[in-house]
Amino acid sequence: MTEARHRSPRRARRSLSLLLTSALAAAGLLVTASPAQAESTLRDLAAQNGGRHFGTALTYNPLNSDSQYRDIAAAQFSAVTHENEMKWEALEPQQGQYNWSQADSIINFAKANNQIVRGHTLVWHSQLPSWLNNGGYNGNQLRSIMENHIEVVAGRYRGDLYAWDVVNEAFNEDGTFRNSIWYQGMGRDYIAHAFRKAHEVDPNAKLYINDYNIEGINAKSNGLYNLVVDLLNEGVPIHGVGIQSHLIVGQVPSTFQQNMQRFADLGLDVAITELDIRMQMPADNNKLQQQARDYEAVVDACLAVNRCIGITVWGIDDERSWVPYTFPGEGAPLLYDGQYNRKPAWYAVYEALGGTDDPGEEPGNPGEEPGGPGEEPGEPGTPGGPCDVDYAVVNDWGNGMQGALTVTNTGSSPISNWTLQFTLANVNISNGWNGDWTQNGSQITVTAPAWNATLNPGQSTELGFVADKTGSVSTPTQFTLNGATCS
Ligand code: 9MR
Repeated sequence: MTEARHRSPRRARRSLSLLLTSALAAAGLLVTASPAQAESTLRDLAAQNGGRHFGTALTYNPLNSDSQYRDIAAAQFSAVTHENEMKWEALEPQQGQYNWSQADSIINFAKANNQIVRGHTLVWHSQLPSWLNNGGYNGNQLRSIMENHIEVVAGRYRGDLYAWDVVNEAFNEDGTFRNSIWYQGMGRDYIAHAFRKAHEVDPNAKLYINDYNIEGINAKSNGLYNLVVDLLNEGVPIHGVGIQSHLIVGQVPSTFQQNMQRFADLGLDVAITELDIRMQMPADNNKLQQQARDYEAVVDACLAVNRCIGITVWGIDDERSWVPYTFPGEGAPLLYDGQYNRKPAWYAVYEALGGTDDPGEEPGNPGEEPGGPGEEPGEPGTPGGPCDVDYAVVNDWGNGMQGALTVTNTGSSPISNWTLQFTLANVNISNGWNGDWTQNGSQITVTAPAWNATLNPGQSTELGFVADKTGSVSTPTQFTLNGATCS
């Protein structure tokens, strides 16, 4: 029978301990803690792994307008990167006129929540103000503009940041230098100038070079590696390599760990700075499970490298990610869906970091079940119904079929930890998605996956299955949701 949740060996062990816990509790032998007390957070777990951080990119909005976003940001993450607010065009849209308020606001949030901050970014070809892009400056002028920028910005935030992405995205895919205005003006020396200046201004910050598509060993990461070796030989103050990690589901490079290790072996820190793992939309269960395994692989790779000091994901939830805007048709790259439900990838990260208790849903999210962990089948949910179920045969090939169900909460309160039951004779379900499917003769039960545990009023969820069949299969006449009959 199909398991819709990501269930790694680690997860299977966790379920066993949960079963034992439940049995002890049922026998009155255990005083159970509330889920809020029992649950570890991603930030706590990362810290327990050699003091690593688990961070996120934050944006001013929704940080200042959405309390759920803010709560998750504070609870789960120990490091923060400004998604856009520290970029040059944001800080100095007109020459000499600085806007600090949004950048400051995120730093203040981080301080209030005991989070470290990564400065992103000082010298980049992108998101430059137009006065700079179109200024027609020569090499000497560009050097003085760049050094002045570092002096002003890194000077202002001296002591507030643990690290700076001093130079961002300096390479082409083939390992040659990107022909940015900086390279055009100063050649490859702009990199050394930027690091020396940043070190002079903020001597305690760790100074990083940061890039994408350098996760595995390839032409681009080789180019970066050669540069870093040269910079170290020249005595340039460079302390780390930021590996952005904008990845695609099913394509985590097999040499990720080995690649981080070779930079670590140079005496540098490495950090995974912008992790997300996108997929072709629409998302389905297979893709979400693969994504969970991919996140797990990235966490495992970092934990295997002593100098991999932390992981930052590039945003909290799928709806606010940059991905769909940049890659039309792709999306769902993060750990939470657009309603702040934890996805299979979230649980995979949790377990890869060593989480052993059952975390359930995000505290405060409507998906949270007040009485206990929110994800295991058979636990009490909120009362069922009113509900509506649409059933359709998507495909019928004689000895097999594919069915689809749309389950809608037609009531006015959320239905948590839903369990759908119906009768379907003459079938043997081989695969089901978007729920945990079990079959007992003709009785079919689908329980909610943790990432989709709650149906809010008016909300629907799409379920699907594939079955072998014998003879004709009639349309089910009755569906129940948490025991209540649906229309
Ligand atoms: O996530 C950022 C997005 O909101 C901006 O529109 C975009 C503009 O270039 O930058 C995104 O962040 C990038 C980061 O600063 C550097 N690495 C790649 C990130 C994704 O594009």
